[in-house]
Amino acid sequence: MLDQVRAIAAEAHRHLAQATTEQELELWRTRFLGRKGALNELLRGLGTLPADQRPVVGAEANRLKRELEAAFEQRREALVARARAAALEADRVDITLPGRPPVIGTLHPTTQMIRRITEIFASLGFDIVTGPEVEWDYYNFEALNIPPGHPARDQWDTFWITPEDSERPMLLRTHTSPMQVRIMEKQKPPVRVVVPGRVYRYEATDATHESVFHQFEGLAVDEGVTMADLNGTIYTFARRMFGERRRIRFRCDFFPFVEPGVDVAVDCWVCEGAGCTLCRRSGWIEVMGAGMVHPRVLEYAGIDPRRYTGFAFGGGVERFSMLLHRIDDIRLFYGNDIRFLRQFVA
Ligand code: YSA
Repeated sequence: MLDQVRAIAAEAHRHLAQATTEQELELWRTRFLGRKGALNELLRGLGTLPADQRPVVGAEANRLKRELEAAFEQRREALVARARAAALEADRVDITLPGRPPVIGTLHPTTQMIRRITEIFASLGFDIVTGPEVEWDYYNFEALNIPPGHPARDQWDTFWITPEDSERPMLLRTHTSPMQVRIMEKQKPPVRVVVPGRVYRYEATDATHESVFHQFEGLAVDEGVTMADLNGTIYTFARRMFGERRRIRFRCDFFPFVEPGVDVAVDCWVCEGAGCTLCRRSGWIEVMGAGMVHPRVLEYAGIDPRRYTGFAFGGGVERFSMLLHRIDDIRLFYGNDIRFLRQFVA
């Protein structure tokens, strides 16, 4: 039986040297060291031996068992080391190669323009606040002196989203002006705020109209505020935004929430007022609506119009970008064309 032990030893070592994968190694372990493996089978047969031979063969078989277990462990470690070395080799990095520069994004041109606008007004002492895009009819129209049935509502049609169980009509705001009333309800004069934000209109899109776009709103209310303050504020803003030599023009315009209302234009920064394609040969570019806050709007917000007066203004953010960068189609802003967006690396 000692011969059998030696035969198992020789065969086990030969096969172990041939095992090159974890799976083959496991098969080997089952075959030679497993419960029904060659060695255990042999040990089970010890009982058939004469009593004097049993200890000798038993000792030899157990020695071989320890030897094979050690050999198995050694082989396993060698295979793991080999696999690790192969993985490292496959992952080798050539650190002498030039690096790949990461693709760095840039702020959307609309965000950039909102920042530019708000930074100018912040430097003039205005606070910057934002408000809800989902708005009550009350703030979007009624409190701005646009009651139900008022013809101005046609100009600002929108997406109505009144909840089924609500008596109060709800909509996506058509302009940032509702924030005028919301702010005055909360804050008593002096008030000086600028509100940038997204607005919505039920509108067919074309090169200059989107149904989702951005506006900014300005509001200043205090005792003794006059048109001269509006003029000075817009004048300073226009020069910082469109160039130090700019002149501004106020012409009468109508918005139900101001009295008087004006349309603000800046002399053309491309032709200096001589007339070109940007200003459509007029020498002037309209940039904002503005005016003195209507006394009724102050009343709606709980502010006494006999004591306080205010001015307000509002403009389109994308339209500012279009004018300054000479972009001829507003739809480019939301087209997600990377070739367009890349041109606005700040
Ligand atoms: C007027 C007087 C105030 O005291 C305060 C605010 C205002 C502005 C007013 N709330 C308003 O919304 N006027 S507006 O309908 O003429 O729009 C203002 C600006 O938004 C426009 O001058 C234009 O620049 C932009 N705009 C309007 N419709 C647009 C648009 N931009 C892109 N797509 C559209 N569909």
